Amino acid sequence: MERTFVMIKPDGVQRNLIGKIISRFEDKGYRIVAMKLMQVTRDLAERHYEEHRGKPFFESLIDYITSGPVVVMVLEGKDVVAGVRKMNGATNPAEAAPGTIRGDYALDIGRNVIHGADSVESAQREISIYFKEEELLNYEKVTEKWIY
Ligand code: FUP
Repeated sequence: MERTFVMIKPDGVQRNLIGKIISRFEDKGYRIVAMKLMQVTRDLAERHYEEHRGKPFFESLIDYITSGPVVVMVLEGKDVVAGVRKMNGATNPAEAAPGTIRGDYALDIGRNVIHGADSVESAQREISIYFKEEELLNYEKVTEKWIY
């Protein structure tokens, strides 16, 4: 089953959106296989966003991601990478459709509440940056037989 990496960014935690956001993913039918609240270090943030190193927004992006606790999780389900990206909405909240997380909860690209990996390969890389193998749980939920 496909997996993706998701982060509720510091503004999402500060604005009490953790429960609402997790409920959306649970309601959709994705299975949470790992989850934790953590403080991201600058080193970790720079590894996560290394593709953006040198871009004008890189330093402010690292400042933002390290500014307070985040919730990181691994979600599993059919086509979960693309599905979560759709639920998150466009990177720039000004372009994110209503009904998406960014469309409903964010105004500024520099405070866009949520991250989701953009491909299966990125998901694998990001999961390995944030989680140890033994933190990823294998289990089944009885409700899943009604989802698939
Ligand atoms: P996404 O895949 O949606 O996380 O978007 P990107 O990888 O393109 O960008 C990562 C983060 O950098 C975004 F969540 C917000 C931030 N960013 C800016 O602050 N300014 C920009 O012009 C582009 C991205």
